[in-house]
Amino acid sequence: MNLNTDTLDRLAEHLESCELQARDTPKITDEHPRMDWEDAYAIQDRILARKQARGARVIGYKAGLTSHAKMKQMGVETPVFGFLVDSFSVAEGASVKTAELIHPKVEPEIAFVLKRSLQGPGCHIGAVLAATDFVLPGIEVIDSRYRDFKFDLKSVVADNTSAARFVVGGRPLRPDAVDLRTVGIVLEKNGVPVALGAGAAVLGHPAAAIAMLANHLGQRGQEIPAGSVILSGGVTEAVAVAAGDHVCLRVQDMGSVSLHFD
Ligand code: OOG
Ligand code: MG
Repeated sequence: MNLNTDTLDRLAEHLESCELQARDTPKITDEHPRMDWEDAYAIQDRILARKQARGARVIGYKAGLTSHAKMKQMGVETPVFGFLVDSFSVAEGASVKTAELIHPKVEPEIAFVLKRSLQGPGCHIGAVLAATDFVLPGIEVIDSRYRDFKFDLKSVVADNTSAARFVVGGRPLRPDAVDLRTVGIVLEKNGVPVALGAGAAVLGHPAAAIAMLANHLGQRGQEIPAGSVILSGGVTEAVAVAAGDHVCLRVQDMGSVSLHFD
């Protein structure tokens, strides 16, 4: 850790205020170039603590930057992890208010729901599939608090990996009823396909992202609890959205899930 407690508190308050007031900020490493990984996750933890103090509940986790398309788009090379609280969850087909967001983008994702907890280290795809109750389509709405989505990995970790909203829906499948590597996805914006892909784009197999998350939390003495929903990361590049847009994600054999922006 290179930053002191006061600085960590101040940065958490700053980033969360930007989120709640829908305003952007330059990336925080500009001012704190010595910020390390532990500092970054400590700021993310403080943002979560602020939300929990106001009654928020953790309902799951997310992995991000798990596909080459996303890593290339953002100019980074390692996956990152964040939390999902109840207020991020949007009902299937519901509207997202763009006025509450800075510059939202949508990502097509495969979501996992666990029937048993997962704990690293040593977690692998087999353990993830054995602990998974079902998988289903998910659209993540990311909204980096950083100006023009320009960040480095430590800054984005501190900013809870740009998490803002998400929806899961469609037709849940048992993990043994689908080959998550070859499963095809189509993301449509206003009826037009804007991104296409297959599950293998996410670390070769989306369950690998869940295993990485369990191993990451394990290093910090935490587990992924049973019942958690986990977003395994955007299969393709994220797509910018604006008020009036309608977004639909179709996943092979798993139906579709959609969101409207107003
Ligand atoms: C970081 C979050 C990326 C994903 O699925 O790759 C992410 C960002 O690109 O702003 O959620
Ligand atoms: Mg994502």
